[in-house]
Amino acid sequence: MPATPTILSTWSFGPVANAAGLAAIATGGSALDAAVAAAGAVELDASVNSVGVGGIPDADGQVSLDACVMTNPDRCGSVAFIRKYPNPAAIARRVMEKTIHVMLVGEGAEQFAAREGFAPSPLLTCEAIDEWRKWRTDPRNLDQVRYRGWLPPVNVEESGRAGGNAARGEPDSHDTVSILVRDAKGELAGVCSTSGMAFKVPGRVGDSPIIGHGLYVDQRAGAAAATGTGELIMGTCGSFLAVELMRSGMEPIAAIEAVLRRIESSFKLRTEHQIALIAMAPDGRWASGALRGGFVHCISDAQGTRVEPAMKVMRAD
Ligand code: SD4
Repeated sequence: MPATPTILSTWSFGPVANAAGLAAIATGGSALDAAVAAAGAVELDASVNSVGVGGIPDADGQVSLDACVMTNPDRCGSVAFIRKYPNPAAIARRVMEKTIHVMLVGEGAEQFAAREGFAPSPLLTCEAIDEWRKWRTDPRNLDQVRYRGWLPPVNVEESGRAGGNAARGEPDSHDTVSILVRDAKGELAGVCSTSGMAFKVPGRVGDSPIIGHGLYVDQRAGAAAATGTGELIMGTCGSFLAVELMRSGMEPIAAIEAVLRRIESSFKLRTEHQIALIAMAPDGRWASGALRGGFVHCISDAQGTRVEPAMKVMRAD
């Protein structure tokens, strides 16, 4: 008897993703079809301010999107710095299917999307512009160490508020959608799509579109995907590491814990840093874990669809 499909996705908007994924499977779609449809639904949901349309912009007020798809080491595609198209996951899939390359960025990726018939549309919403204006006119944003000397062109007088050096615009406002699917045939697929870190330095690309960082899938070893402060995931090849640990025999939850421990031991963590990972073994066993509380996953399987807190939370702070 064929297995029940399993869809595991990140954050509270997971039900939007999983519903679209399940619909794709119900009409005969593969794990990859389901994963890309799932991401597409969140990308087009303007109420999600961290993925696709409605994403929080960079420090200059421009939205840029990143995404990747993967089913195996020899089947992956990725795009980054997409500013005119709302559906980077579908474009990433097209890169995988139509080119000999893995990753296209910026204008080249957009020209490719145009040639492939994708329709451009605006990404910036009024709500996102409002958020950006609030951030831009808050003098506390002028001296953030994370910019290492790069300052946004803001007139401090504009806001009239007291100064300070608190880190602002940090990860609670931007949550990547990562989706892992195992279809009824037992095929795995994954997608990761994001508008990246809120108010990022223009041009910044995080972990999400980078194969092995935001997402890694190997049919023989399993699949893993990440969300959170991309720079920490990139420094540890988080998704690749989780899959390699599953390859060596670890349960998905143990692999996630090991990656989170590696991150804890590799970085001086700040309170605003959050990382969460989801993982799925080739036989469908799955898990989620996070550095800190607040992360939820959404699982759809034989028992239905539910949103639940991470199975493992590493820190109480
Ligand atoms: C990034 N990892 O661009 C993404 C952001 C994210 O939850 O996942 N936020 O760094």
